[in-house]
Amino acid sequence: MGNKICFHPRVVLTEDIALHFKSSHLTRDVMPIIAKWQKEGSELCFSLYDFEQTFDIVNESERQFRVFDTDANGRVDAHEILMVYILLASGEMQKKIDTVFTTFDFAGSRGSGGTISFDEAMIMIDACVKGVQKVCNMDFKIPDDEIFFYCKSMFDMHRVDHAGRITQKQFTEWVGADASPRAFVNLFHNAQGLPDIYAEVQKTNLEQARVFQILANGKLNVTQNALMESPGFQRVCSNAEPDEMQVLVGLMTHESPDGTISMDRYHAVLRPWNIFNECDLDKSGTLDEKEMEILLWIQMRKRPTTEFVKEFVGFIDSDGNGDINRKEWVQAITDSYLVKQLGAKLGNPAPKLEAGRRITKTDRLQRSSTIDRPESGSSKGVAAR
Ligand SMILES: [Ca+2]
Ligand SMILES: [Ca+2]
Ligand SMILES: [Ca+2]
Repeated sequence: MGNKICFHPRVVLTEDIALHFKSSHLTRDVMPIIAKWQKEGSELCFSLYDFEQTFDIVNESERQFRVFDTDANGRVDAHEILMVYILLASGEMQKKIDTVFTTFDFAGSRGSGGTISFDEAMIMIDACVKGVQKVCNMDFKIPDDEIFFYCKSMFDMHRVDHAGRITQKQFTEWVGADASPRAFVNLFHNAQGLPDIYAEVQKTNLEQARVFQILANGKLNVTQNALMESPGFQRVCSNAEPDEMQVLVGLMTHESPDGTISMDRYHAVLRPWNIFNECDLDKSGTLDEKEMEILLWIQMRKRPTTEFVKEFVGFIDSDGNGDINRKEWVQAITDSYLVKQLGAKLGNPAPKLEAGRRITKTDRLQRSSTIDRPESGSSKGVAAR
């Protein structure tokens, strides 16, 4: 049970509502909202109006409401929203677990000696799972039938009959001691937003700039050998394998008149490399379609469609194995011809590829660019490969 949770290292938050929750603080923001909601009678459902009022949503509230209203009946489950709010907010882990338990106002669960039945525990876990699955960009799903097994594991751990009741202390012990709920809570407690990924990329860019400056020692360029032999450069290249280092440095020196590397060229090659490494959430060295979606989201500054992600992966997956490795990515992105094609895919008029045309050396690397520019457009009208 729960292998998918235990082995999933990171979750990236992309929805506005998720980022709003993540920027909130448990004791400062979340607990007062829950206290007010309980005081007003713990309404089980929110309408759009309640949702806006309760969570102080001012922008695009309808769109954010629809994230939860998956059956589109105009009502959302209050517990689902409160659970994901608790899990994503910043604050102490222990306090979060306590707050999850006390937010549910079951007849027997109130007060310090409160307990919950098996069915109530199911409702509690279900709300946590459903809430995060609606809001977070996850590449795994926890099926409904697994929730029963989670619940069973809690009762079994404490040797409590399924007709019996679990105390708040026992609930807390289960979350801390059982690998699955512990991994689940940590996954969302440590979730990152897209802005966190930008910040990490920026941090790495700065470290790499310092390495360049030291190696250049007052000059404008560095040599290939100086880079290859520099332990500092190795360190800021996110464990590049020797063949990957060759590709990186090869791309940096390509068509350089004197074989040296300018600062611009150095960063032009390393920036996509850095973005790739941050988006490789499981550190497998390759990007699957879900990870590529995050990468394209960062590059395009808007959510790519599923079809576009598939199309894009097919486009740069030169060995055709379905995943993009680091060399495939850096090569594709520093290749001017491909950059033009990508521009076309992202909404500009698509130049037709001449039949049988191979990418020539002069096509490559003339522009040290990323595909960072288009703000508009869609994946429609993609030229045939
Ligand atoms: Ca609904
Ligand atoms: Ca990966
Ligand atoms: Ca591949």
